Amino acid sequence: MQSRRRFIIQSTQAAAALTMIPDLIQAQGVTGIPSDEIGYTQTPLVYTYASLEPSIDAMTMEIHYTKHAAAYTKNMTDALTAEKVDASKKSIAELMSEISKYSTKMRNNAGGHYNHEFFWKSLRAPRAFNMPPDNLMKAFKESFGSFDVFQTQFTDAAKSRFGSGWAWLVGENGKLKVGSTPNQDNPLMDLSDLKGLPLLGLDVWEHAYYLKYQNRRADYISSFWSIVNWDQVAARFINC
Ligand code: MN3
Repeated sequence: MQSRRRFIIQSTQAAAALTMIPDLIQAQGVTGIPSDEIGYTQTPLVYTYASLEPSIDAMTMEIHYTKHAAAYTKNMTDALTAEKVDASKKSIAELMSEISKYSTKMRNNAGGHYNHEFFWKSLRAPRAFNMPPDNLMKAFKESFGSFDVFQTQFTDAAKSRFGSGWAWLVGENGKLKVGSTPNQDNPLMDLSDLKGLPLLGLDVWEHAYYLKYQNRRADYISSFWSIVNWDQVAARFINC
């Protein structure tokens, strides 16, 4: 019964994938897991602006990537110069781990740069039955009791973050937990209350959803589940 249901799900995914072949080739390569490396420059998206529709509309993606995220990258670059950081000798994760030593401009913009690069790499074209692979599903059961409980907690974290910020799934020693950060802070920052290896993040700034969803943040959050790249999240989980 289990294997039959799995076969039906996989067949449905395969059928859906067939209709999206051009996007998939451009977007996902063959493995389904795009490079997860984050440096100090904005990397090209591995999918088109329209690839995430209907969850995220093309215009939001274009403005978000070319204006908002690009501005964080530029302002971070200015701050790196002004504060004499040799980016060739320091990974962005290291910079985050000592961010309290730098200016607010660095905190906001290096955080913004990292968070957006991480976000783009966490997404893929929508899937009807978008569930985590077995190793990650097992971790959800161990840490939260069930995948549903995790989704509820993550949704609550994203809905209840007042103003602008991010909801996160993080890993620490094989355990998973959920939380949120204000503004452009993230769980790698030494001054963050929520700490751990980021596995999944959701941008809940209004610029991330306002054109399509206006004030309906909850609808944006629920539509997010169909575009999570769980293979990418599972690959990150192996490192925690
Ligand atoms: Mn944003």
